[in-house]
Amino acid sequence: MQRAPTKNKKLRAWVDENVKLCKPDKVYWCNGSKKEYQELCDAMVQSGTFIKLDEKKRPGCYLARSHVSDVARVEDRTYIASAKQEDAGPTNNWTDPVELRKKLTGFFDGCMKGRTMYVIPFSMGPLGSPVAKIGIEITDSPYVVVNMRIMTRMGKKVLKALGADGEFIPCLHSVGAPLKEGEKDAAWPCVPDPANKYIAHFPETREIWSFGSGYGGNALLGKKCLALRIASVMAKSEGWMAEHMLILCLTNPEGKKFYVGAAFPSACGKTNLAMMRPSLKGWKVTCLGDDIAWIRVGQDGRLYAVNPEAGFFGVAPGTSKASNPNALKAARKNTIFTNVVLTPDGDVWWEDMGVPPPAKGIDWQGNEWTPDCGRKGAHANSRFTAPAKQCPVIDEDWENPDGVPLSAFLFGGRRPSTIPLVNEAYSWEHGVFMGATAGSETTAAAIGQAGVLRRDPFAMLPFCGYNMGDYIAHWMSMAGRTQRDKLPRIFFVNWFRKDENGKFMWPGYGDNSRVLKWICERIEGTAKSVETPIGCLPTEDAIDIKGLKKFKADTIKQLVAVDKEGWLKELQSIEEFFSKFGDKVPPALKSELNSLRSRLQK
Ligand code: SAT
Ligand code: MN
Repeated sequence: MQRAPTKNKKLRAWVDENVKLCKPDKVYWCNGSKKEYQELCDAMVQSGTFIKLDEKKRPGCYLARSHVSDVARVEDRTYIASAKQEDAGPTNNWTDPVELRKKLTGFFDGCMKGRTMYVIPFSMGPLGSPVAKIGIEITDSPYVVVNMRIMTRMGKKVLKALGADGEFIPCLHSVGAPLKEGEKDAAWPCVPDPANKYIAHFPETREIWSFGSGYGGNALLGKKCLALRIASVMAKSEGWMAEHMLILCLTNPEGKKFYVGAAFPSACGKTNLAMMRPSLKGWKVTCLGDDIAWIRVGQDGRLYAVNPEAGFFGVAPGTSKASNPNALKAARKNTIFTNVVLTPDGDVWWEDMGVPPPAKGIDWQGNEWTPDCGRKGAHANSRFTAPAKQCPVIDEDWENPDGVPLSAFLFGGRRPSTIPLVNEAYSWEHGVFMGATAGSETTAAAIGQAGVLRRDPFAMLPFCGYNMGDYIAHWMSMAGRTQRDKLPRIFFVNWFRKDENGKFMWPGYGDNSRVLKWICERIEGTAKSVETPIGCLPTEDAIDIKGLKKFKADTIKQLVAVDKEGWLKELQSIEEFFSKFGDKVPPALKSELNSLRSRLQK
């Protein structure tokens, strides 16, 4: 056994305890070096987990294919095991922590037989930043190790920062597939039976236990489990915010910068917006993060955001030269692709990549595939794992340990009707109401039915580690932590309106810069706007549509109109949603609902 390269007693004891429990053949402490990464990738090529892509077309890139049962986050197997059920709230799966611990201890007993246990020290947030949190993930998946090396700051340097008595968040993970003597390993070991997968969070003791899945947020425990679910609990008690938000910097033609945090549910285009190439001349977007923001009140009273991650775990299908050229460039080298098509020349392909499909290829399940075979080649939730620093428009301050001061928050979702293109809140409380009532059609990022409207407050429904009612109250309370004029302005956007033929009305992508421009003008006090019952909307001529081809000025009228009937229905559905939370609904939220109703009925 390798000697533990740390003097941290708590860490050594925790690892020892889990070696005894999981019974791996070997224990390996990850140092985070390039050499280590390469050796693990080579070993996975040998074992059949990875396919090396063509070195000229995709230097340093690999393709993995998951088990058919293991393709997305499993929300119904994700638990917040707080001591009291009330603290998990009505939107989380709760189970008794003592019971769950007992059950999982049984599952983990001997689960790493025949495998290597990897110990991954990682930092969420730039190392040494006052906001960074250290986690240690124990896993038996080398796929997880190499992905964590891209997604986090990982290895020796983290142990150094941890020191002899630093605190860490323990993250225990196993694919749950012990090997018998001589048994050949699967290319993607996991627990096929969904009922035996567990993504468990213990908020009081700040622990994560994940069993049975090797995919994305189920297994890369720094991401949704630590940086959102556990971090949201810490943030509430420490007075900051852990949000499911991209962070971007918009620079106007005069060179003025506006930092924006934007929350959208999974697979609603956060990565595309974060790296957008504005179609408006003179405007520039740079990216600080595409998924998670940790936000604190800075010394000057403004809200500062840091991206705790170091990479992108982006949805592949739909990523094209037209939708997101910068993501394509970020994923040109040193990238891990999961569940996309393999082309005969050793490259990758996916639906709506904007390039012709190969005449034949191998689909995400490893079967021969042709464009006319009637099946999709890439899984709808197939992904690329790419280092953030490879993004051509990564912002110069993306690793600034203090973060960047936010001028605006954006909320949004996929809403085919009613919700206008952009709408500014009248106050912080009204903005929190907008965030709290956000909804979206579901997507393939989680197992379940896609395309139904689900309320997803702040896009945090699957990621809030405590009672959603308390979380909304926490948002409300941020106004008391600083002066009102220091708070970011709040906007609701909707790129996904459809017309009566089911066609998208707004072009989206780079043309969303036209909406961002209006938002900047609002912040600067120069925008043309009109006060309506639902919020402050652009006037019909306020959005710059110059140069937009095949776009009728009439369409913009519809996009910024108030659909009174639709909103009255919306109110009903919001009220139903609020009733889930009983007395946890903050009074300020109820009064926003009442004000909105009376404005609509006037
Ligand atoms: O699998 S992840 O949870 O990391 C992706 C997502 O749902 O956003
Ligand atoms: Mn996400």
